[in-house]
Amino acid sequence: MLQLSILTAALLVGLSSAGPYPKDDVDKLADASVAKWKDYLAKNPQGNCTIETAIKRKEWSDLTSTERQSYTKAVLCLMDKPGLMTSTAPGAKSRFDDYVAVHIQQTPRNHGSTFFLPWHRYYLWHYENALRTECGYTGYQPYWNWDRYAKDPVNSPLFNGNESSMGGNGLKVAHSGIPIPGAPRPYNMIPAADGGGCVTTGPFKNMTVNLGPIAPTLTIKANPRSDGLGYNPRCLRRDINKNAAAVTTANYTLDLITKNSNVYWFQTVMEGQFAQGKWGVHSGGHYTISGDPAGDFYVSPGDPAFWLHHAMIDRVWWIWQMQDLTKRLTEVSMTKTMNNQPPSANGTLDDLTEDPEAAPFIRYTE
Ligand SMILES: *[C@@H]1O[C@H](CO)[C@@H](O)[C@H](O)[C@H]1NC(C)=O
Ligand SMILES: *[C@@H]1O[C@H](CO)[C@@H](O)[C@H](O)[C@H]1NC(C)=O
Ligand SMILES: *[C@@H]1O[C@H](CO)[C@@H](O)[C@H](O)[C@H]1NC(C)=O
Ligand SMILES: *[C@@H]1O[C@H](CO)[C@@H](O)[C@H](O)[C@H]1NC(C)=O
Ligand SMILES: *[C@@H]1O[C@H](CO)[C@@H](O)[C@H](O)[C@H]1NC(C)=O
Ligand SMILES: [Cu+2]
Repeated sequence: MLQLSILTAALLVGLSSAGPYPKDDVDKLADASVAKWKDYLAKNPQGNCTIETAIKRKEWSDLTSTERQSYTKAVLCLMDKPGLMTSTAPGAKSRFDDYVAVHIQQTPRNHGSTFFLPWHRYYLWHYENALRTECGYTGYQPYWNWDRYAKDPVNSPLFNGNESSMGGNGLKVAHSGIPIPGAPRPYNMIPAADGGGCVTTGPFKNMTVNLGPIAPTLTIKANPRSDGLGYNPRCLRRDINKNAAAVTTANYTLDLITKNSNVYWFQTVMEGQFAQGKWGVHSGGHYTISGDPAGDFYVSPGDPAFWLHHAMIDRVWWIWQMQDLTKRLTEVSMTKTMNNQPPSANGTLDDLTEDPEAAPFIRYTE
């Protein structure tokens, strides 16, 4: 009898931990916002684009193990297809690398500027579309709800290194933390975690990182070209870091969404206010992966987990937009250069569509 009840208890515990994660406060806000979206669409019909026809991106753990593996297989397929921009970026060996090269080229325009949110939305869509049209993937880009794994990312379904994860942590090597320039102590350094070396488990254990570095947070051999676009093959390195993940729990994300009523502050808080020692969920997620290239501001899309992080960034923006779609769907701010350096004009909506230099356009030739 005792044995039986111990077994039953074990089974129930097993069931609840294997089941879906409970909804966090951000998920609940997202659900509650759908009514506002419906209301907006009723007043502003978008042709055949309706809630029913909208595609639905899912959270990593809400995919089945098989679905997660079809996603990583499609990413590996993109890494196997020859790149299209080797004339401008000789290090971009694959279609996957094309996306990394474009990010390297456009980093100073698309961060801390008008373009940060819309450009990354377009960029993500473009990548998702490549997975679907070039690699036969039938799902959509999954997102990484940071809160689910923030307390123990290295043992999470995202990074535990099994065949249905996004690959494991790097081997343990001595390395230092991530300096956060301008931040007051103790926020001026994200402490190093237990990895830092090559990833040896999961679907991406054999992948080669080809581009960069430009702004490395580990010691990496230099790229043959100063623009980082030369060929510089090396292993994927990670330092799955719960110190960084600590600022990505749902309370941070909920505050970000609910306490910033214009896009300037929403984006500023999201990207981080380093001088105030606030890393922001954007840096928090990037440095949860850490390593090379994830820790490199320019080359970060070269770690396949980047795309799940930015799908969450995009989701958070969408949840924020849904709170007041009439205003927020088309609201932009800031100037056309990173932190306004060099100084430039305020960006406008037209810059997103009409200026080929500034538009969120994936260029294959310069
Ligand atoms: C919407 O209609 C256009 C034009 O008929 C068509 O090309 C497109 O595939 C449709 N989109 C959806 C989501 O049904
Ligand atoms: C990998 O680990 C996750 C989390 O424990 C689990 O849901 C999944 O089924 C595992 N996948 C495989 C292929 O073992
Ligand atoms: C990694 O490479 C080794 C040696 O080439 C090969 O045996 C193995 O199957 C590869 N693993 C994956 C996941 O591609
Ligand atoms: C979120 O919760 C953690 C843990 O309780 C706390 O340390 C942190 O200050 C909270 N952050 C915000 C923005 O409320
Ligand atoms: C640019 O935007 C800022 C902040 O919204 C505003 O104060 C400033 O007047 C704008 N500059 C021009 C030239 O419109
Ligand atoms: Cu970016």
